[in-house]
Amino acid sequence: MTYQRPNFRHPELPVNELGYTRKDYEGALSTLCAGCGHDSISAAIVQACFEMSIEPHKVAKLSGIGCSSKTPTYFLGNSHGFNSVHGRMPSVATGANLANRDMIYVGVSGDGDTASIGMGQFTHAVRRNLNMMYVVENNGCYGLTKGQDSATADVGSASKKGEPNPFEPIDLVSVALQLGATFVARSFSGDRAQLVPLIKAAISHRGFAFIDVVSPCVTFNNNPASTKGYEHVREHLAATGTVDFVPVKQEITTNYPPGEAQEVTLHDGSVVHLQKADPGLDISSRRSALGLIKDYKAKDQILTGLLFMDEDSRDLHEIIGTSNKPLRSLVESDLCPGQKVLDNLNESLR
Ligand SMILES: Cc1ncc(C[n+]2csc(CCOP(=O)(O)OP(=O)(O)O)c2C)c(N)n1
Ligand code: SF4
Repeated sequence: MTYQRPNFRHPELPVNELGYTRKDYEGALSTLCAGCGHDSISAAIVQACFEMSIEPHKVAKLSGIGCSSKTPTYFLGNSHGFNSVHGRMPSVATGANLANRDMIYVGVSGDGDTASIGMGQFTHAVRRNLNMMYVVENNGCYGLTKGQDSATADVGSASKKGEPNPFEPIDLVSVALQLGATFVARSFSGDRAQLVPLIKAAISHRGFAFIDVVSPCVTFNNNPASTKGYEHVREHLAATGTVDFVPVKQEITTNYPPGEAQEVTLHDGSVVHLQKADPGLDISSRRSALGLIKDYKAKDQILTGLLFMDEDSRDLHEIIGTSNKPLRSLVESDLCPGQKVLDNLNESLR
């Protein structure tokens, strides 16, 4: 069945700097289960892009396979999209990004899509510092194929019809930190106030911006024995602090108490304000982030918020020195330097 959103718009809906309403950033009506955390993440992406006045045609949405990977259909309906193969989104994103560096790349994946079949692909996108926002909608199970445990399921966690999981989980945030990711955050689908500024900061970051979002699967993994259900997550959440994103166009002011706030400047001049709840966090230190994640896990708490950011991040294009012009727009005269340049080059190699 095809679901369509009604086209009616209230004439006084607020508009952003481009004259677009929030509705212009929505997509098709979701066919996910009512209450699925993934829909809340789509809503947060819509809100962030609307508030940032992003031009929808400048965004490319990429995903793999899973309920999570279906969600790009449900947001940014006026943007480009590529729903790829299970676990293969990073290589499609790499190709697209190399061909056209002028787009904003939004990747959406699941914990199954990323931490199992797509793990190899994920690791290489991280280490190359591909300029994209990569969101994992983490429900600890394979929702689309009826709730089997995924590699991020905690030891002892049990889904609706499953046995307690005997295996150690893969913590994607720790993996990303160890592989050199230059922006790493964790959030919860039910915490819009935290998730929206994190998405804005991730989009503004130059390089690989990873957000692991705990996103309960209400149909297969939301029972009391599951550590990825709403009840457990709400009871065990802890945050590094509050996060506030200030775009470069706004005056940057802060009212946080001195000594407890930290400002992180993004490459476009925007600023992330962090009001630190945990004084142990040094946002510029991987070691600090990895240690804190372990400490909170030992206390049975899920640490959320911005965990690490490299303000001097150099993305793949800068590392390999590609042309400033998108490669897709280069013409033959750009690509063929002429006989004289070739002769000089050959001479220099003799
Ligand atoms: C090559 C391949 N293997 C297996 C599948 C079956 N399959 C579809 S989605 C999926 C896992 C989805 O889990 P996740 O990525 O966590 O997304 P969720 O549905 O939980 O959001 C699997 C195993 C497939 N589509 N393609
Ligand atoms: S099966 Fe689970 S992950 Fe998939 S749409 Fe339903 S609640 Fe969401």
